[in-house]
Amino acid sequence: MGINGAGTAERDAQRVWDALDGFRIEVPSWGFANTGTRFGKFVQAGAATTIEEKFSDAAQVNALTGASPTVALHVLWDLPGGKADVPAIQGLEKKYGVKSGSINPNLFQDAEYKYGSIANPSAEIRGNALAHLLDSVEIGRALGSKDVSLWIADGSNYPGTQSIRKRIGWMEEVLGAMHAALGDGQRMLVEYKPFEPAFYHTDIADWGMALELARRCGPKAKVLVDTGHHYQGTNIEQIVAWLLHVGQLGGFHFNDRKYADDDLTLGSIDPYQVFRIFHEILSVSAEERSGVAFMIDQSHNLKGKMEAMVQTVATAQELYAKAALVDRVRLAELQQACRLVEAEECFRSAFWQDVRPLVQQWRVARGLPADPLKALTESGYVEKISRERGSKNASSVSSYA
Ligand code: AFD
Ligand code: MN
Ligand code: MN
Repeated sequence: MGINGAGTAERDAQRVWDALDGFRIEVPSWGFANTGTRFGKFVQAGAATTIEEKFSDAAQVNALTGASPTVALHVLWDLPGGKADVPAIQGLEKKYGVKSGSINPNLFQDAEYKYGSIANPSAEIRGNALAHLLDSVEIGRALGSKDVSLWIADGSNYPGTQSIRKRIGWMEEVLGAMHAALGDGQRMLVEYKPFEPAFYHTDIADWGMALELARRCGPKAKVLVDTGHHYQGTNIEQIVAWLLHVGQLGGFHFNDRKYADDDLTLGSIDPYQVFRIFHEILSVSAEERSGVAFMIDQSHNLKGKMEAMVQTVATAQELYAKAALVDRVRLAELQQACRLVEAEECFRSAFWQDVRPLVQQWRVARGLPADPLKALTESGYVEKISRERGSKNASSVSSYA
């Protein structure tokens, strides 16, 4: 029996099942690989070091959760030289049963990008950055991927060292050229981030800048909201509501954070915020929702890569199920009448409801393990990949490399 009253148990189950049947969240290839912080890197015996291992890990997460049929690829990290061996990748897709997802250009590691990529004062370097973006568009087209998801790390560290306005113009020029190269069905998702690695100004620092750049590019450009890319206290669900309202929400990079862009597992710090974001998403039509890409962007220095990814997907499913329980018709009536406490209770009672039994029933009915994390442990997969990959991964040492 749902706590909303008699006879709602069946309605709750239907809402949760319908929501989960339509819930997909993309896993990032880099979430399975060794990463660290600027203070050191602790490699993991089971971490993936090849694109095939990343496809294998992504396939395991999908087999355990039923929600992650695509894996985001990072150009350069997964596709050396910025070129893709398309037949080889298609072979991996077939072998492992997961598809290439969003294509993520890398405009932040090459030495030439020290003073920026698409916002670099050098026209030559901006040209090189554009060439990489066009390569990424072509890779996406060849693999049948919908989105090229670009994060621009450009910025400056001290006031007066760069012209913020000139850099805006340079970005418009490059991103406009990229937009013109997009094929049918392709999109470019413009991600924003307030700081890091730049510490005085970041050229695409907030949703307003990303929105305006996307708008000036054209209809195939949308905004990507990375939940870790906001200052403390930002009302992210309000940004999501605005982007939905103006039809510019391309998708998410989901993770959690306590202080900055910490890339923690989703819901580990503030699950209620994720619920509130999902409520905004579930408040629009299924057709509008279909244009919003759910993607994970996390990397873990300490937690096991596979465990962390399964945790995030399972948590996302549970929080989405909670948001699906909100009686939005009733809520609208209470909001309209400004019956504040009843509206709040109608809203948050869904969050407080324990959906795990319903989610487990859905999983079993769909031929999935009731508890994906437990199933991962019992599968021996982590032990297997640790044995197979251990020699390739150095022992767990902190290095300043
Ligand atoms: C880092 C950046 C950004 C980007 C991701 C993948 O902060 O979130 O989307 O790397 O390139 O997390
Ligand atoms: Mn991101
Ligand atoms: Mn980030």
